[in-house]
Amino acid sequence: MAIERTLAMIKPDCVKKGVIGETLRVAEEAGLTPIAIKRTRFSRQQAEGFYAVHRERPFFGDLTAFMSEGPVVLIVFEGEDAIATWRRLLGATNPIEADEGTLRKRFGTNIERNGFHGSDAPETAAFEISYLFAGLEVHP
Ligand code: IDP
Ligand code: MG
Repeated sequence: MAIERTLAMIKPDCVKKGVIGETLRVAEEAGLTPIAIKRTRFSRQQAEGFYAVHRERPFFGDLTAFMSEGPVVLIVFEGEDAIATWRRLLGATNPIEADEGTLRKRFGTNIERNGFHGSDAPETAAFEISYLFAGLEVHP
């Protein structure tokens, strides 16, 4: 077990649903500490940069339109195995397939509008955090 950081995001569908407080509660209860939080809105270009690894996927255009349609909440969580812990709390990419009680199962809309993002590895977490936060905004 190692102390890690992960980039979590509440996507536009779930910001609209009003689940910011519940999301933080669930994460804190699981031992994750939010060490940076901000509410912002992506331009289309910023959403494309965030999801650049998916550029060739057929859903890239729809996904980046969705991600820039309204505000998002960005959170850096720190804790033991933060990357896997946060993804476990999210559940599967498709809310229909996600385990009972997970955030995507409870609040996600569909496979694209699935409510939440979580980094999938230490390298992607480092890229995503540096893409979205300035060093002075992150306080361990
Ligand atoms: P993840 O968010 O669970 O890591 P990824 O495969 O990295 O899933 O996909 C990134 C995002 O792209 C998903 O969270 C979801 O919003 C969207 N997405 C993934 N697969 C599909 C699909 O088959 N159709 C539409 N959107 C998808
Ligand atoms: Mg992913």
